[in-house]
Amino acid sequence: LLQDETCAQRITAAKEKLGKHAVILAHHYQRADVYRHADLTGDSLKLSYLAAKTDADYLVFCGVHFMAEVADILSSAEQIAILPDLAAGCSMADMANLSKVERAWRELAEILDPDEVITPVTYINSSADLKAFCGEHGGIVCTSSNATKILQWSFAQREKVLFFPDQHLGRWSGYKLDLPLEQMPVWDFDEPMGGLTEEQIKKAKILLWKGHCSVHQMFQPQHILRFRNQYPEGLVISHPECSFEVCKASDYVGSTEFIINTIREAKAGTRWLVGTELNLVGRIAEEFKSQEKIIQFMSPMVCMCSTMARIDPQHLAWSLENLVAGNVVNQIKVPVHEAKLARLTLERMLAVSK
Ligand code: CIZ
Ligand code: SF4
Repeated sequence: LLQDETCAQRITAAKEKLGKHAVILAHHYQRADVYRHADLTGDSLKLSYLAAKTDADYLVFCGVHFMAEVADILSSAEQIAILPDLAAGCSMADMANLSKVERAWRELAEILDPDEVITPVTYINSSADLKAFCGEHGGIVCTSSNATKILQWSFAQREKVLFFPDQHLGRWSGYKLDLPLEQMPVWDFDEPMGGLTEEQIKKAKILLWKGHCSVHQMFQPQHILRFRNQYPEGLVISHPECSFEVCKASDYVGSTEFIINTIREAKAGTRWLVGTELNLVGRIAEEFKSQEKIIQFMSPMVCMCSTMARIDPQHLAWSLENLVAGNVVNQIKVPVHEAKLARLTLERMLAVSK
């Protein structure tokens, strides 16, 4: 505990010395002992807007790798994005890589002209080279806050969508647009032609990449059932990265921003079961206590984004103190050509989701 306090003091002291030169951004899933030092907080969409607007020299990103890449892409060439621990990746983002997506595109080209027929849509939880791929092929980026809107835009361009990396967000968003499940088959990237028949592909509206979030897959419909039996008046809210069964059994489904706002605006005294990352749920449970809202975590297991939790106070202190000493450590720099195409898709998204 003593060590924690020393670390917090080191962070505060370094921040003071850096003044306006550095800004600390933290995602909702960030652990409390890091989150408390943030200047800007939000989901990845909100943080994208904020990163594009700030004029600090250093954007110290307490999140995961793809978020720091987005900050680098949307900020100016002179600004520097820093990820305090380079091991903070996103397991979902790692489930789609450029060579597999390019292979899917080539395979699809055997039966149709993908650049005529398919809009590639990548969830923001993906590497910069995939965003660049979408830029090159008339596609777009989405977040969990704007996925249905982005799908509508995509269908206005071309008749089909290839959605990666998260099958659950893609399926739920398609379902909200009234697409039948048969028209949203899973593209299994380990199989030739995604493991699909030509007929399935021709009929498909959304080809769902076989990716998922290891944190959100832990939530189960029986957690909801148990809660409803115990608290029939209780309300259930889940993130669209949860399985389709969990989403269907929930009263509300939406992004972290949506979850926070929905509970904030709810009546005092309401009870909530929340299916998203533990740090966020713990934080809002504390925050809304004063409104007499009872907030419960959906799973009996600890569902935490363990990679984001790698950004700890020690790494934050270390990266800030290095900046004070004039050393840039752990810079995230997207190659220029890739950044240009990725920026195009991100700006397309920001314009569509306004
Ligand atoms: O978009 C984000 O920031 C993520 C990863 C989740 C959410 O719903 O905010
Ligand atoms: Fe990635 Fe899941 Fe962590 Fe979100 S919670 S950053 S999808 S691993």
